[in-house]
Amino acid sequence: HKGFLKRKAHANIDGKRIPWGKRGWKTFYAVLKGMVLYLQKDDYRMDGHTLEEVVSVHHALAEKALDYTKRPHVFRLQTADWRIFLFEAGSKEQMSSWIARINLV
Ligand code: I3P
Repeated sequence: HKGFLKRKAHANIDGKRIPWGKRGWKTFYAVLKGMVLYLQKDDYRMDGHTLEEVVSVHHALAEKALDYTKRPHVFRLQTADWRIFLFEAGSKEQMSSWIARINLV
């Protein structure tokens, strides 16, 4: 499962609030493989390698972010270590499909 997602980090490990200046939305190319969500930044480093973040979705919970109304098609991902991310998908269908895939893991 793959595609572009915009991400906003909402809470760090143990539910701590992400500090000011690091709360913005960023675009990633997301790939879900097994129990891992790979988030590739859409910019490249000087050496040509892509920057990638890795989020374990083992025992994570994805659900539509009903209380977040600033953007459409946003789902919340809560990880087993209590990080919280918001992800904006390109359409309602893409959002539903990401939620279903993540919760299947
Ligand atoms: C954040 C950025 C986010 C905004 C967030 C800001 O600033 O503007 O877009 O979230 O508001 O703190 P920065 O990039 O300097 O971290 P929204 O898009 O949801 O408004 P927040 O602190 O209320 O989450």
